[in-house]
Amino acid sequence: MEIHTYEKVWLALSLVLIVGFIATIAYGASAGPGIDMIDDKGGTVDPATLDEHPKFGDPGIEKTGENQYDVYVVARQFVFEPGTSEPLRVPEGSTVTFHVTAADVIHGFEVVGTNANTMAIPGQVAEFTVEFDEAGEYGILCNEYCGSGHHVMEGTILVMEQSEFDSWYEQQEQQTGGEN
Ligand SMILES: [Cu+2]
Repeated sequence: MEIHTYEKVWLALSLVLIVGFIATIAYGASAGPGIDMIDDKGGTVDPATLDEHPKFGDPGIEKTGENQYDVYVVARQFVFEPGTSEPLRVPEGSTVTFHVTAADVIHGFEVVGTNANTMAIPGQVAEFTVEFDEAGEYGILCNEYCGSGHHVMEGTILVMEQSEFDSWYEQQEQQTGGEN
């Protein structure tokens, strides 16, 4: 049987394509690009009693160590708490672990212009860690269609200078009796 040269070239090219597609999937599914399934480490939570949850009942930032913070965020139609009505404040030079969940439907939580991006799913807690090197302002967007107000669902992350953040944090602690 004779195979024409062009035929061979096309066969070879389609093989390369198939191997390429499989390679991108394998790379995406490995830990390489830092993509995780949401429940891998964050755990679960009952969305019906979120308001009584020790962390998500009063979501916000919590100091856990030297330059280390935990941030709890609740996404609900059509706000981020915190983030929308008040900016989500973090200090410059800090390492922040986000815990993000949703109260009603599936939302997205994307820090615009960065690779910090997760789905927020009712009942699931998405956990990821971000380092904030420079003071500045970042946008937060919902990137999963969540209803009629989806296009206005946004928030702000304010990366503050340490001293500024410290005085805000202290004031915050006093107001909430140290539970935040
Ligand atoms: Cu949305």
